[in-house]
Amino acid sequence: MLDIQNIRKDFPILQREVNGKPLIYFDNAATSQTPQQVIDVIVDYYSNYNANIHRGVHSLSQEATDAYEQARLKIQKHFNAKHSHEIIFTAGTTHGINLIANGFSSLLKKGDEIIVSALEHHSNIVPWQMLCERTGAILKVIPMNENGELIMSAYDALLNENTKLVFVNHISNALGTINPIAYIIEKAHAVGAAVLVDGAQSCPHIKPDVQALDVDFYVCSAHKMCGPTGVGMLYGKEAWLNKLPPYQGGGEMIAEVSFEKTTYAGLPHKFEAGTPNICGGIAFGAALDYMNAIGFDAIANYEHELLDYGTEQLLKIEGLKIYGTAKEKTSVISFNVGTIHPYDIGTILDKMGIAVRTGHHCAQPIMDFYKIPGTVRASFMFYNTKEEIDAFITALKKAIMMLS
Ligand code: 7TS
Repeated sequence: MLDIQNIRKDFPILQREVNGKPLIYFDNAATSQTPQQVIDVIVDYYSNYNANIHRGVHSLSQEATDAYEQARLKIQKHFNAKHSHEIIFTAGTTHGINLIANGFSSLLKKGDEIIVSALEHHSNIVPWQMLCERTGAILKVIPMNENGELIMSAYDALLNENTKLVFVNHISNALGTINPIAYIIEKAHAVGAAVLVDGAQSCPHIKPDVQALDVDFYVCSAHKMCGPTGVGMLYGKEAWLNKLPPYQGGGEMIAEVSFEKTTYAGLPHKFEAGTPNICGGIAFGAALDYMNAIGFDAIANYEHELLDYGTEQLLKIEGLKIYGTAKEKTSVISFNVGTIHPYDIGTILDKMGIAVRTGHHCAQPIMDFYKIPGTVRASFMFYNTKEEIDAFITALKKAIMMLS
């Protein structure tokens, strides 16, 4: 059992008001809130040991380097990577995906096939389209059903000896569907294809074991899991990361530079050109400590209760339709009410202190599938409560009355 009231005290932002009402923050799938424990780490870094890393002989630089590399070890442990150099710090999920898509430019040829899913965020569609343009590879799409689940028999039929890469998210940001990634990985490997899993939405709710999954690449953003924005991680199997060329050239990613020839540094530095988000990386480690202290099983169980309760309450509202009714789902509820525009509902909810996201959620193909312009999306984290859901339902009913 989680002590939610105590947990909520860790999040200063949850104490504030918006438009004269206590904030109810249900936009966690866009970004999560930051506990004081992580804020303290950020303040401590800039107050006490702000310095560039991996390059100074002086004490501050050593301290910052140690803390940054400690964070890498925490991330390695959390995701159960075999080696710490398989963890590459990135600016976030989008950066990690682009790093891999760029790397495969020299490894693909015309006629090779890439598979993505109908449930992807734009950041797991556009970089692959760009890769196809550069290489002549062909993009294929695993279709979805009305519940928002990927159709695995169609996936099986797409796989063949030309399939080189498969890209899927672990959890859909627009619908909350948890995809069967273990199956997807196993089937892709059977035809010799590599798999990248976009874990932007799964990492706040699930603790993935990259070795047990045997996944080739896994990416996520710290800001979705109680960490700061502008930092994330890419896990890649050592053999793949050695095979891929660097993404960006610059300081720290080289072994030796001359105008005739430059040789690259080993992993992970080969992919970490320039001064990284040092404080962000350290705070990412602190965010993992925070969430692990609460426990991912307890988090998942509680969020499931919130999902079930929220779904039940929403479905009592006449004319309300939920998009995304997969059997395996996380705490995201996307919905519309009759013909009311989602933006109008979101705007009125904001007036009542309630933050939800409205629109296509950077997943336009999903909206096209349902033939809608967008949805209202409420997404819950472990610091949300059933009382907040009750207040949200009351506010939503008022909004519907005003807009009908
Ligand atoms: N992939 C998925 C599945 C996502 O949900 C997001 C962000 C990204 C990739 C991109 O992550 P970033 O940290 O690089 O921006 N999703 C959302 C969302 O649902 N609302 O705002 C951002």
